[in-house]
Amino acid sequence: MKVLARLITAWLALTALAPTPASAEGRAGEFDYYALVLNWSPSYCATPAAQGRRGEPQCSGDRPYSFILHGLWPQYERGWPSSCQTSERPWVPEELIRQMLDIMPSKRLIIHEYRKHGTCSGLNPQDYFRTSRQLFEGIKIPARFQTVDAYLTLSPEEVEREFLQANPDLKPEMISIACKGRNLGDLRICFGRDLKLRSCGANERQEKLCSSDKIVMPPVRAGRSRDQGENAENGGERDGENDDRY
Ligand code: U2P
Repeated sequence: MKVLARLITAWLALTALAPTPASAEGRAGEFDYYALVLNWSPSYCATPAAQGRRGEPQCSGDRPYSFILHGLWPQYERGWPSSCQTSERPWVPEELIRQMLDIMPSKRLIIHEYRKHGTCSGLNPQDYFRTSRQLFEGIKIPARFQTVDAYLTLSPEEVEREFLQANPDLKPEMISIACKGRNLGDLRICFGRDLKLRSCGANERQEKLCSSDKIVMPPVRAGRSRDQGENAENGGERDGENDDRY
């Protein structure tokens, strides 16, 4: 009997020490639609958070990044699930990370997005990132944004219009533009669970994501140039919103 009591005490102590899954909210696979999130990488590279991570390929590697894949977010019509419980530990294999780096150039981002959003898709890491790539590659980046070598100042509507023109199936209610301080942050495009384009939900209401008339798109090389400190001062995010992004 004493042995049993000791075993129970030891088990209780171990479970208390075991890492608990990050506040699981929502159930894996239960959601209404997906938001595909494309990030204007130069805006992220202009933030103090990114500048503190100079060793990462996204902002200081050889390749200049423009729109990158931020993530694929399972959404409710209003709100979203996050860090869902999964039967398997949410582990993203090293090889899969390597394969994703061309469009998602940060290991930290890849792992973070799977843990926070991928787990709620009900998909395993391979299927989640395969789906993410498929949707990302299905969106045509407008020619105007493929080579941005000087600061561009546009309205969110102009950015949206360029995407609508480049992607004839995309309709205004399926896309939203988010600002990041004075800069363009990310672009959200909505898909049904059937992976077909659909109208976004309340989460992507344009007024909510960016109500500025004008937003700045820092040039693609800005993340590597000497003036990035100045850019961070002028247009970068100051509150470190991105700090816990990855
Ligand atoms: O907008 C700031 C951060 O909040 C998280 N977010 C926002 C909207 C939404 O529909 N879903 C969502 O998760 C994002 O956090 P991240 O995935 O970057 O950690 C977003 O960056």
